[in-house]
Amino acid sequence: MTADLFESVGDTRPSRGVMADGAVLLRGFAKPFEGELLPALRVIVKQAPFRHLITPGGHRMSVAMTNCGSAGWVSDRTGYRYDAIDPESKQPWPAMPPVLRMLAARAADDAGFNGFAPEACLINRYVPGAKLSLHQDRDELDFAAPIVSVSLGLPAIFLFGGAKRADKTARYRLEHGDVVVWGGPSRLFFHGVAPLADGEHPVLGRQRINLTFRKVR
Ligand code: MD3
Ligand code: FE
Repeated sequence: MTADLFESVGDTRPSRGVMADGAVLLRGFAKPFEGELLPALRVIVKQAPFRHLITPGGHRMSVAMTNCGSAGWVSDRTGYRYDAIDPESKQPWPAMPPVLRMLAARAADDAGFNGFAPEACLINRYVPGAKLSLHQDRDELDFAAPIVSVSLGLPAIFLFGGAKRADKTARYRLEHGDVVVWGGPSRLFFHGVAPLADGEHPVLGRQRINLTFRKVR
């Protein structure tokens, strides 16, 4: 089994690993970008603050979300979709800063997906207790493009299943700076995030921020 390779084991953490067919874990890949990344995120969040979206079923999500890029993921009573306009401000989402675009493209490239050009970056904010139920990401038109995820702040337990909802889930601890490229078959695997454990991150405090870069059209 490979799962134990990815558990937090102090300084023996591998810098790279394959979590499933097409899913490549790049431990700490975002760390060198941190100094530019965090200020860029602060600017985005001022323009498009985090908000708790409502699911089509009428539930308020515990994860707060915002976006940058030429499209953003939104949910309301009518369904899920990508929209060029922030429904709160009625303005376009903030542009994707070059540092974010570059981080995503370099990670994808490292995992063998050359020329990754995401239109959307969904920004998720977890406070202790917030979770994301098991789901698939199917609102994009192009499943050949990978999704690149960047974890920042408090560590999370990521739940990773298979192509079917009932498939067994493995647990991976994703920490500050970890990047995962989800391509190939893994692109459509079920996944979620366990309720965030309380803690204090030296840079981000009592929260976890996750970025997902997506090609949506
Ligand atoms: C595997 N976000 O935004 S990131 C999401 O930590 C989402 O906020 C989680 O699931 C988070 O949709 C997980 C890791 C991730 C993101 C997208 C995937 C894993 C994925 C898409 C397909 C397969
Ligand atoms: Fe997802």
